[in-house]
Amino acid sequence: MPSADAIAIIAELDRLAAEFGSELGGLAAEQEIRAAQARYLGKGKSGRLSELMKALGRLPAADRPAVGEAANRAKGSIEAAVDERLRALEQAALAADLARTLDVTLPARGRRLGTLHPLTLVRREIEEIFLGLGFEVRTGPWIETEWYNFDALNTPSDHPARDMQDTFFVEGGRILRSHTSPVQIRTMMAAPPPVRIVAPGNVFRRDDDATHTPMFPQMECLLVDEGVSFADLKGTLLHFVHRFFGPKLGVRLRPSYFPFTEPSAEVDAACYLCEGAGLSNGRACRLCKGSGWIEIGGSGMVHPNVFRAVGYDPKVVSGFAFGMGLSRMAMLKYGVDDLRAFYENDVRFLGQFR
Ligand code: 2NL
Repeated sequence: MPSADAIAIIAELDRLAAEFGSELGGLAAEQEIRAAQARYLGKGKSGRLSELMKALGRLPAADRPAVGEAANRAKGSIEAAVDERLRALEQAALAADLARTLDVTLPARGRRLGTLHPLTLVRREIEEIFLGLGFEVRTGPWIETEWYNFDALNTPSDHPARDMQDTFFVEGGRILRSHTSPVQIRTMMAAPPPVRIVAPGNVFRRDDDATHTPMFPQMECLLVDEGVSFADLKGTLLHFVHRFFGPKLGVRLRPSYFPFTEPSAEVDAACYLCEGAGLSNGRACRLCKGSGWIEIGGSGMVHPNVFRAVGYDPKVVSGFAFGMGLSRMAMLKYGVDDLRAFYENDVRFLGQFR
């Protein structure tokens, strides 16, 4: 028979295991469970079971196997309870995961891609055409001096464009450029000929009605070299029209006047809708109004005074230049009938071009 001491210790060990079991029932986090396990089974002072086992040494040798067996039983039952509790928690977490009603197989919400603005598309398309001919793309500042915008371009101070009514004057006597020609002036002053550039960019004029906005994008083209002729101008325009509007269309040059070119000409392209016939389905073509031609810009041979202003010798070099409004090009290309659509930022309109 074990001694009374041994019986008391064995009872205490069984009680300890039972107490652990009920304490465990209230714990749901693995960290708490491991901490409770350490409070009962931890080595040395920290564990209640180890504390109890210190009494083992004071028992008669005959009692030790029975008490040791009870200690192992208590230890095993605590460890088994921990394992079981952790497994149950893991199962519960998995079940909760599986019970979620989120359907991860649903197709993702599409990412809506933006589109380039039609004026950007047209600018890039025209740039590509001229890059293909060996021209470079050049840009410059919107705020300019009167000299770069007018004087260097043979435009005298009594010219109407220089009136406050026609051009924006800003602080410090500067102006908002009324065309991109200052870019060409700066380019010529920076390097000797030959020059082959296109200058796209926004320009500003004091106009604001159904067919004019105070800001509009423009593109000018300039070629300067020895022996450049009017035929080079027409050939270049013809190539541009063929690439931009259509391969069979003609170009017509009508005498005109610009201060910075001499001679000067308005540029018409054959109407791409009626292919120059002026008629479609027996009625006047709605695009060219029956004339067979549409105006696309202005052009001419660079005036000798422009060359003098930039330090080029007009007896040695000649050149051609032309300019066009990019909004007009976009309206013609995409069949847009109201200029203001380009500036109202309505995505239902803007999203149609790519
Ligand atoms: C138009 C007409 C034109 C030019 C622009 C130019 C530039 C230099 C020298 C000579 Cl640096 N000319 N540019 C020439 C003729 C016409 O534009 O209707 N633009 C929308």
